[in-house]
Order: sequence, then C-alpha cells, then structure tokens
Amino acid sequence: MKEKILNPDHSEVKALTNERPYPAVLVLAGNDPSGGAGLSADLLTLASLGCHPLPVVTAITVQDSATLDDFLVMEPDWVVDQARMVLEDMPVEAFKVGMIGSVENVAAITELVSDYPDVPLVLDPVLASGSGSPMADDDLVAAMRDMLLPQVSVLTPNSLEARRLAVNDPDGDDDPDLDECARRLLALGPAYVLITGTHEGSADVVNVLYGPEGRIREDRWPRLPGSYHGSGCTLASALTAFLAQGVEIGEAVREAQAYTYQTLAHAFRPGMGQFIPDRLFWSRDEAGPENPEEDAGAEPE
Ligand code: PXL
Repeated sequence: MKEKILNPDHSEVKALTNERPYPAVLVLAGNDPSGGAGLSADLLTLASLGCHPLPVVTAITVQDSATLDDFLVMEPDWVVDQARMVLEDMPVEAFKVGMIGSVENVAAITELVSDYPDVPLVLDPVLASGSGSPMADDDLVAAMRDMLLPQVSVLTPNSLEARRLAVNDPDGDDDPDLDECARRLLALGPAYVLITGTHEGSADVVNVLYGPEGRIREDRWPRLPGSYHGSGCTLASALTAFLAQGVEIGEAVREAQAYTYQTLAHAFRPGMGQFIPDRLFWSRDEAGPENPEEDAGAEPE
C-alpha cells in the first residue's frame, strides 16, 4: 500500500465525474486536540467507513489524552452558518451530533435539523469528557431532552448518560434500571436508543438497542483491558456511517459495534493518558498476523 502511494502509476488517473460515491455526513461536534475524541474521532471513523464527513465545529477544547482543562463554545450563529453553507452546496445522507456546548446551540441545532426531517440524525449525548470532566450542565441536559430528542433517529448514550437524561431529579431517589431509562428516553421522541455498557462494572460489556417495541438486540463481549478516549464517538460515528449507506438499524448497530471493537483491540497510546482507538486499523500495512508474507520479507505488489 505505502509502496503504491509513494510510487504511483501515472497511467492510472481516474476520469473526474460528478458521481457521489461517498455519502456526505454532516458532523456537529467539538474539537479535541489529542485526536482521541470529538471531531477527529468522527472524521476518521466516517472516512474510514466510506463516507465524506462535513465537520461543523460546535466547541474547541483544551485537553490531552488524560485531562480536559477548558473549552470554548461557538456562538450558535457560527454553528448554523457553517452548517447551512455546506448544506446549500451538497446533499447529506445523515447528521451526527456530539458535544453541543450550550442551550443556545441546542436550540440552533434543533431548528437546523428540523429543516431536514428525512435525514437520519444520530445524537451522542456527550455530557462528560473521557476523563470524566463535565461538558454539560443541568440546563443543557434539559434542553437536549426537551428540544432535540424529538428529532433524533438514534440516541447513543452510555449508561451514565442514559440515567442522567432519563431521571429528572438527580438528587431524588428515582433509580430506574436501564430498560426503564430506555422506555423514558423513547417517550421523549427518538426512534431508537442504543445504551452502551462500557461504564458499568460487569465483566462483559453489554449494549442494548431499543425501539418502539422494546428491546431489539443485545450484544455482549468480554471487556477489553484499556481505558479508551473516544470510543463512544467512534461507535456513534460508525453507526451514522452505516445508516448513511442505507443499512437497516439492527444490522447498522451490529456492524458499528464490530468496527468499534476492532478499533479498540488495535488501540494505541500516543501520550501519557488513555488509549486511542485506531480508526484506521485496517489500513496499516506493517507486518502483523493478517500480513504474514510481509513479515517474511515478500516483495510488495
Ligand atoms: O468522548 C466524548 C467527547 C466528545 N467530544 C469532545 C470530547 C469528548 C471527550 O473528551 O473532548 C470534543
């Protein structure tokens, strides 16, 4: 692969056409300079799975692979203008929303996506950073619940986010199980809810997809050993990529989980904090179990 990139065959130039082979996906999310979560995670995942990502910045964060120090939220007009400009230029097959940053941005994004009712919308309700620092206060949670959830096709909370969104009075003694959280969340409007179990204490990670008739599928696998930065963003973006390509919801969830599991199994640690999922694991051409010939010093094709 690397050989081909560095020594291109100049007779192989493709004719330019107006075809759109890669479905465009508009991503509204925050930037994480560690490259682990947020927009980088979304862009790498979507591109890796054959989509053309359109990045709209909702916030910038100051963080590394271990700690979130600060963040600055974009003005809602800037968020909407970024999105509207590109939406006027090209058709999009899906929206993916991650970190939103403010109540005003929830309102602006809700109004924006309401103009595209037929485009699937995946909302990853980001409430905290990978290191656990808050990224959303109670007003933001309430705004998401009241304004944006009715427009959502698939909501992808982890179990902590599911409880926070489903319980109106966090200081009371209302303690619903995850099935009940899903029922409450579905009643707020999303067509489907995928609750992920990575933050639970169980030996297996258990993810459950819920729809109008209740549980649709449950997937479980042994918990991987690391602490990962950007796994939720990766899963939600992978799901968006498959939905943008017209894959049915149950199968899209299955494929998105399989892809995410592989990115985590190939995770690397570029700094001193968490591991980062390798969204391009399939493109690495160093010698490895899948590439035994290269290990033996075979000539590249
Ligand atoms: O993983 C959630 C997340 C989403 N978006 C941004 C983040 C994080 C976690 O750190 O920084 C920008």
